[in-house]
Amino acid sequence: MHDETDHASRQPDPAEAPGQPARRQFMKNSALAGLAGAAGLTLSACGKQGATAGKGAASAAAGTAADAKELASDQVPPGQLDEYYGFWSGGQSGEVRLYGIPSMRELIRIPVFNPDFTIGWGITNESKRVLGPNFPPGGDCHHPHMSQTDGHYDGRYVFINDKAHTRVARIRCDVMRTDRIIDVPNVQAIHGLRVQRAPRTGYVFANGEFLAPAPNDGHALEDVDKYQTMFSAIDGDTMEVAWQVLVDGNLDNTEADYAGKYAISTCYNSEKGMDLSATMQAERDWVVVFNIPRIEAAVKAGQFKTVGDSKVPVVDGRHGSPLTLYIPIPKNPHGINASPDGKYVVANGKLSPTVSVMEWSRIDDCFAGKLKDPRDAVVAEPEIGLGPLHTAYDGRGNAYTTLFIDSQIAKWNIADAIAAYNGKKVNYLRQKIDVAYQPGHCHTSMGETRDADGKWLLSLNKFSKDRFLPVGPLHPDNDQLIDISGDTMRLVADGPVYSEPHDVVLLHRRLLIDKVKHVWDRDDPYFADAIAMAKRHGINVLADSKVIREGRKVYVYMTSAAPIYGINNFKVKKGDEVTVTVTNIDAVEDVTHGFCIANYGINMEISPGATSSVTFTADKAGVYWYYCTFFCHAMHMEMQGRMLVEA
Ligand code: RUQ
Ligand code: CUA
Ligand code: CA
Repeated sequence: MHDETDHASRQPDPAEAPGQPARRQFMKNSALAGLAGAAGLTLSACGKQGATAGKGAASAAAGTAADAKELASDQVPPGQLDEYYGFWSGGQSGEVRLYGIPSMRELIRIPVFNPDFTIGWGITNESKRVLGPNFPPGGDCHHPHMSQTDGHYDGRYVFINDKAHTRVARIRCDVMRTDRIIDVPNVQAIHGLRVQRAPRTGYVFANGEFLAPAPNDGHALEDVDKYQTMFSAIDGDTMEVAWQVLVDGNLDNTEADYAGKYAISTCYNSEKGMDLSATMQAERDWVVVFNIPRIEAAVKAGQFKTVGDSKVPVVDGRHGSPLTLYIPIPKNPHGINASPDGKYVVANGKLSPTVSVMEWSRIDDCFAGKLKDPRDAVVAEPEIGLGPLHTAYDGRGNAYTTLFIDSQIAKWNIADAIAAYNGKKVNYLRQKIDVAYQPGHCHTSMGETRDADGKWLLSLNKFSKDRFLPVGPLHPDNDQLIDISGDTMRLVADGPVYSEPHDVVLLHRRLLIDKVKHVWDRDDPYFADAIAMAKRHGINVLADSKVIREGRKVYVYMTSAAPIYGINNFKVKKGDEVTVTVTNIDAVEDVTHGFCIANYGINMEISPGATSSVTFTADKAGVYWYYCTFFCHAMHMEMQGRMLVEA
């Protein structure tokens, strides 16, 4: 129904269809026309060496169209669009970064948990509504995941965790802006995060990693036995925590099945150790499977408690509960990844050279009591190499596992691994490729959906060492792009990145390109509060520029149209609370204005069609120029005005 060949249900891709902007079409046509001539030379010069070297001159000339196709697969010439969007976790920066793949070009950054002066994230009233008034200084993002419907990316939202402050955020993909951030109660440090794949997202699953007393209010500080953590299901539509499950041990990464029945999390600290060596005692920790229908039924039946001030229903999913299944897995397992055929899920052994392949249908049988030993859910445990952390899939039955210690990615075949587990003499390993260095996550194009297309693999390496110009003691990470479309993996590009993008998702542009807005809708909820406030003041923000005083509160409304603000100067008194609301009436693609007040710590971005507002206290008397910070017009430097603050 939803696969790539179903053209009827699939969005046309403007970058490959007619009707795109005239200049782009013109350039495309001229490039095609030029293939027979001089352009052919350029193509063979920068095409794949291996592919062209063996061909004679005649076939090279005749094969230019094919070469051009090949070229487009790993190089994106100037002016051409990438085939894939990549959502990169921004790690400790607290942001999300949007990339184009295969070019590895960073397209834009999306501030999430971090203050960002460029767009005024943390400064504007619109962003403070999302961040809360006393937002912490940043975040620690690991796992971005896009909402899905029936196992396909649906282009609505990207969700991401903040381990540093136990939060989960949602990014709207139509405007690439964060629209909700929530605190997750009763746990500490959200690490693993995934979305429910079916029927839709639905739930966003979030692992609380660290063990602590609950409520964590100063009681039982040394009473380690009472420390606990929980698994949380957040409603992706309302961004409220729907329920939580108390578990044994801690929780690391999490995953969901393709049927909407299960979520599954790794635990590396089944020992409940409080120091490193204690967490490495057991030869096997476990994964814990959450039975979603049973949990929902338990909540409905009132079989839950609440903790402290939180109203979230908490069900007991510790050993012996019918709501969960604990499957022993060697050793300190880390990543957990479901195969896109909907059949298997793989836990990555980290301290064990193995990965453990479990079959969802056998997990069914365990819950139904047909299989007595939870280990019976394991259908293969291939030895892959040292330090397996995460696994990705190509949709052709192969898996790709990062080996942190070996600095390699191993390609292996799932069916062969199962055969080997059943005693057959087969080699499930297909290839190992060196990466530079120490990979954490790897991710394939569309590989966490039913549409896994087996074209690209990203290795997100924690160390870059000698791969780039030296930049001081702190090195960039190295994200490497690997072509997996053929039988052998082929390293295509190195990409330095600022620490530390744990994880990415890659999705084909056809799933998103038509959903992305080029200018804001005037009735967008993102700035609805500012519009409502203006209405109360009798202001039409598209036309009126006006100053309104209510006691010590001053409201300044102005339009912005390149290169002029609707108000040239306004006067306030020292100590006034000032709210400036700027509306960009240039609803023209890419004509963004800024509004910065010099020496007042204020900057905000007003992209086309948007309204942005900021509230501050005029605590310094004097003349303060406000000016536009986005180069919008030949007279951009002159786009300015004065705030006069009376002593
Ligand atoms: S984790 S590098 Cu934070 Cu996703 Cu494995
Ligand atoms: Cu408006 Cu620069
Ligand atoms: Ca352990």
